[in-house]
Amino acid sequence: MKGRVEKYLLNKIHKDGAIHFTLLDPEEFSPETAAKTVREVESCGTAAVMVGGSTIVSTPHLDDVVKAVKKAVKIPIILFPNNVTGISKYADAIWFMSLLNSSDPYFITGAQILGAPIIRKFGLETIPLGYVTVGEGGAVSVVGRACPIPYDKPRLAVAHALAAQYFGMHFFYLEGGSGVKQPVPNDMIRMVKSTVDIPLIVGGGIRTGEQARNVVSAGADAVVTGTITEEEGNLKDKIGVLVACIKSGNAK
Ligand code: 1GP
Repeated sequence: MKGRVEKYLLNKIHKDGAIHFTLLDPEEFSPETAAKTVREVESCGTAAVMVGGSTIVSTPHLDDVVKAVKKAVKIPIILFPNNVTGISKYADAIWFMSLLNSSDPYFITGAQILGAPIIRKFGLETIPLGYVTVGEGGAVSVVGRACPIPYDKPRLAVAHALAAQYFGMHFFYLEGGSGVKQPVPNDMIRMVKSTVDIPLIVGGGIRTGEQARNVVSAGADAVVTGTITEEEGNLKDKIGVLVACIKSGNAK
């Protein structure tokens, strides 16, 4: 069954061809700076705000940030948890995600089993997501005990994406890792997109409009950026350009 937020995302992908997510790492923001940031990115056309990070430990701070961003914008707030501490009752939805290339069952089903009753209690919409780290892999691969899929082994990425689809997951995410030097290569995106039917999310190391356009032209349905939102510079310019390039890169 699809919830309100998931239907909104699918409609927007259908309408715009591809969409942009802004990822906020609560460790990097106060509730006030988070609210100001999401107001700016909403005005640039980002489709939704994802809230989560690889190392967050304080759920009260997460709650404060989610509350502040929820109040500041109309677009959905979707949790992107690294653990059960990443669940907040103030969000609209949660990626119910499994790190499929982890070698530790905790990150594949363990945290999810612990988190499920909390999610139920909070009444959060769940969006099932197959999640895989690739390339450099970033901090998430270290924390999640994952062996990232090498960029020159796209068939392995395809196998993980197919498994996600056959498990019934609704989205698949190719994660290059936050702040990495090289985004997920086009070949890997193209091969995954041409094999699976579920929407494909790509993120990690995307900093420029051109990179975002390439990722979308290769087949990504959604592009996630986080680091560029934390850096100096005019956010409206940066995210505005990204969103425009994502729309123009749509090859579907
Ligand atoms: C990390 O893919 C996201 O989960 C975003 O990466 O911080 O490099 O934009 P960046």
